[in-house]
Amino acid sequence: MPESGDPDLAVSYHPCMAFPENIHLFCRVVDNFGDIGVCWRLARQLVADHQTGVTLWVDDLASFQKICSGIDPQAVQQRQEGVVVRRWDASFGQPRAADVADVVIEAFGCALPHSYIAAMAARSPKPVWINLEYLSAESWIEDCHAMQSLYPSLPLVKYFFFPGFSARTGGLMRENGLLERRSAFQNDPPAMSSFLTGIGAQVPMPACRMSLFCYPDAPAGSLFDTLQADPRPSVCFVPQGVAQEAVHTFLQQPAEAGARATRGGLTVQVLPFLDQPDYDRLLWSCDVNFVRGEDSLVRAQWAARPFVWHIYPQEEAAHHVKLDALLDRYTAGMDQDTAQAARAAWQAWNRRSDMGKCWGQFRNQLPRLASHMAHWTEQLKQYSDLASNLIQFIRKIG
Ligand code: TRH
Repeated sequence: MPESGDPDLAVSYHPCMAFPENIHLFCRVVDNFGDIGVCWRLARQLVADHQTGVTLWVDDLASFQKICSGIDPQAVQQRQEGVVVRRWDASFGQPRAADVADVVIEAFGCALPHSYIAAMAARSPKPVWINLEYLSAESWIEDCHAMQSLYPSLPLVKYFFFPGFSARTGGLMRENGLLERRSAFQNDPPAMSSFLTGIGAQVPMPACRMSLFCYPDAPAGSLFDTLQADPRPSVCFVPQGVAQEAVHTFLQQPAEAGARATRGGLTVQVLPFLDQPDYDRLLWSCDVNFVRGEDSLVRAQWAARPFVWHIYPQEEAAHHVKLDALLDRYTAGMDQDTAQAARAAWQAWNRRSDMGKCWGQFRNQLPRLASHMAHWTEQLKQYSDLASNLIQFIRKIG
């Protein structure tokens, strides 16, 4: 960590200024893109919607660059969209109390450097310390959200902030004006076509448009076989690196951006891995989105198009409980056939089952699923968004 004279790092506390003036957000990339995906989105939103200074500490800038092409993976410090991005590596050093921000967010229990924790304890006033937790639709989240824990050996308190699907949780990330921008885009076919052309997506007409983002064990091959045999045409856009084996088998060529083949009713096309805002637009452009993990799941909901979720696998199949919890919330209020179609498709996708057994029913229900998505999105929109809830919470305890 550089000297505390570093102007981007040193933080002074001005009680008369809006609180929090400055946030340090720490992100360790465990695997995949969800850790940095969530942190990058949150950092940008705190700057853009809440005018807060944010420094994002990231231990893996190469992964970050995949979802934000402007990132220089070698830079020790850089600025992106108003966020100061710092490389978090072994040379972190010995920060002083003055280097610590008003608020310190530890994403997903990523374990802050001991030297930084010591500096937090030495700071007066103490920073607000938040652990941002993983998203779940389970009801126990409501009881644990905003709970605190005392640090064993230092005078510090850590608060647990849980994203979720109800007013008694930290909510979902939704930046200002997102739904308006999404609606405008979806109601502007020329804008959508020019976006798709710009990312190299060729759309055969008419075709059911799908995007595919899943873990390697998803039954993508079974999905492709099913869609190939379906006389109703489909096109499946797959970002490079996703479902590689199934894509390679279908294309009979390496699954590289631009590769494309049509067999029977299905066209599969590999796209480049997109920057986050373009990935959003891809979701907005498709009739069905296959998403995974946490962040793309949330974005699929704001896209308001039918979707199938591939949940991040956990030990002892604990993820099935989480999957069911979201299915219960999402299908509440659907008619029985539509709910059954959604459940069967999600379960088959997550249990590596034959997609042929559920696809016909799912596809027949697409119009109803699409109209349910409009209600579901409206319902979720009633709750305050995660960044606003976080700022409110910080002000309450700060
Ligand atoms: O990459 P993921 O599988 O991340 C997962 C989950 O977050 C999981 O909960 C966590 O425990 C694990 O990582 C470590 O899926 P997720 O959460 O959807 O994150 C992907 C990010 O990548 C998201 O921000 C969207 C972004 N993305 C792009 O920017 N461009 C793309 O082309 C694609 C496909 C994704």
